[in-house]
Amino acid sequence: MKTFVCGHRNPDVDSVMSAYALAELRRRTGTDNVVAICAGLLPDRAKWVFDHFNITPIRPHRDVYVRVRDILDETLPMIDARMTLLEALRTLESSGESSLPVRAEDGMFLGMLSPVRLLNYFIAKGDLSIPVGQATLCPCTQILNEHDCVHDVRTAAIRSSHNHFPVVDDQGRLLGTVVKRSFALPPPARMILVDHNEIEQGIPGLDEIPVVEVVDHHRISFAPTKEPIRYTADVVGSACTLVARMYRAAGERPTREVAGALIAGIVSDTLLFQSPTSTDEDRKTCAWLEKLSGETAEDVMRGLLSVASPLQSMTPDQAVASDAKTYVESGHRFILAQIEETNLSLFHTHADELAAAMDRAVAGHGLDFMALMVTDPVRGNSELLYRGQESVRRALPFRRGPEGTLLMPGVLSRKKQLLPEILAALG
Ligand SMILES: [Mn+2]
Repeated sequence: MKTFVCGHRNPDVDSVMSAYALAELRRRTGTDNVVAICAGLLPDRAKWVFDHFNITPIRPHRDVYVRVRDILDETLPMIDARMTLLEALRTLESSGESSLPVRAEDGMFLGMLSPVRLLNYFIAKGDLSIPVGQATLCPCTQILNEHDCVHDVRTAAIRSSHNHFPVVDDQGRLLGTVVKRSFALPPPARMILVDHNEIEQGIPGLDEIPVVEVVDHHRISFAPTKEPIRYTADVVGSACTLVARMYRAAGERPTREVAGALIAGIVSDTLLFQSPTSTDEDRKTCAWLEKLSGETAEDVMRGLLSVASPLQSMTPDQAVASDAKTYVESGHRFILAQIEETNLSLFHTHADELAAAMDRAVAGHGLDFMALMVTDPVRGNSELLYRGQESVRRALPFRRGPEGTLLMPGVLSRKKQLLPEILAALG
């Protein structure tokens, strides 16, 4: 069974690197088929890290919904249209199934073949030596595409009078069979969450596969689980610090590449230890990783900041969505987005367009409000752009700044400094 390791949607460097490094550790400590993935496109800064440390980047995934190809029964034979009816009957017989799909010479799906159909044919013609392709096949009521989401086709399949469903690719080529009983099987994948635990912030489809482990440094808002799970949470500046701690506890030494990736996660989340979220453990862990990777935290931070900022490289809609977290709290649904920008005057010149993009997001996602926190990691300040429910904005303790922004001197952390103010403002 496949085990995914995945950080939050709109991934940041900490999410991507902790997923990559934890997948490596789980592989070394004996979990088979572990795949680190990224919930959406890789951020440019994560690409820089992979490139800089010569690592194959983890794969972006739009979702982890269970697809029809994931429940395909690969042990079931397909009937070749060139087989004789007699050979087909023997194939059916030895498979123990009541029908099997027939594949044409060019790979296309032709129809379903069942013993009853064969018997009728034999009674009518008295001959089973002709090729299957020349016989009349059973028209199939439900042909599945390999990319169909199981949750979309399950009900119709279970209600269907058929027990076997042929699966085709986008070109109509037959790939195999899904058996009705497979719709009742447990999901074919499991999930390890890093750098988040709120399902709302996770990759779409997360609710369909069981979470077996969480490694996180955020507030806990995780649903009760059916089985015991491994849960590692602590108040540190970066999920990568926790992953590094797990390497140590397991007696495993990170490779140069893994150590470099972990440094990148730590310095980007702690803003090179300036953020109030950073702890002594983050610093000490980073010092250990520096020895293993041969690079200093300062160099890695400089490299990360050399990658064009969101405001330089993205449209306003992309910029406000690039690191956006959704929260549902006290009956309010809202997004807190954050971008890092060492040049706040660039933010001021774009404030109107960003506000318009936020208005579109508020309408599009049915939010009560949205706040965009623009953080200058070099000077250690942030400014806030707020759209939506006016009463919440009025309850926030921040002074007004230029271009309709709110000033947040010394504020660097969305989770530790902005979220509590927002929650307080909700009353
Ligand atoms: Mn993090």
